[in-house]
Amino acid sequence: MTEINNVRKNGKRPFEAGPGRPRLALVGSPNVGKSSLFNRLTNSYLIVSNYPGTTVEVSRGQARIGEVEFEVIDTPGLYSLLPLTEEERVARDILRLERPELVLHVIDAKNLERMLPLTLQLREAGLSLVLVLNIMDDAEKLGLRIDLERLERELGLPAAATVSTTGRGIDKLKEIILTAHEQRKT
Ligand SMILES: Nc1nc2c(ncn2[C@@H]2O[C@H](COP(=O)(O)OP(=O)(O)OP(=O)(O)O)[C@@H](O)[C@H]2O)c(=O)[nH]1
Ligand SMILES: [Mg+2]
Repeated sequence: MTEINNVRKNGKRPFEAGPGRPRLALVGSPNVGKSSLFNRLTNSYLIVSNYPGTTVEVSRGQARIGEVEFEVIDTPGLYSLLPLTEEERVARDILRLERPELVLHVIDAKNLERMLPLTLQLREAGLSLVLVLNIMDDAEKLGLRIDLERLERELGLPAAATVSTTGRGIDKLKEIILTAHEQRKT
């Protein structure tokens, strides 16, 4: 936890977003397609660095959605907000210390039920959330049908269905991100 202490001592956060550049963090379990989604959302400008005080690499890039330039952060895989590994601690610290304006909880649509407890934890933590049901192609191949509107209603969160390897659903996800950003400003 030294990195947190250092951060508090000099009163600075590890990275400052540019003025007027809201942060968007991608979080979720390992192997759900966060990095593929990151690549879909961001342009070619990318910074990969070790999170301060750790050997964990974090990628940051920019995404222009509508007229808004977002800073996008690809966090390491996380199973719960009670971290066991260094990777999980980094993901949790990014959420706690960098206070992203919007958190995209990326889940594997094949394993919806197993992944929703983390959605609830993130919601409990007071984060502004969008649920991204990724890997929809495989879920459909397995015959799974997901009622997105009902899920949105029951969770009280916006949700998008995506296939980050082909780009399916990304435009709709961008619309949801922009709407959430606009609503936050008003
Ligand atoms: N079929 C399918 N495969 C996907 C999709 N999105 C990602 N993948 C594949 O899933 C694997 C993991 O993708 P990553 O983007 O590395 O996942 P990640 O969440 O960043 O993984 P960690 O960084 O280890 O937590 C890769 O082989 C991707 O090609 C999708 O929508 N459909
Ligand atoms: Mg990744």
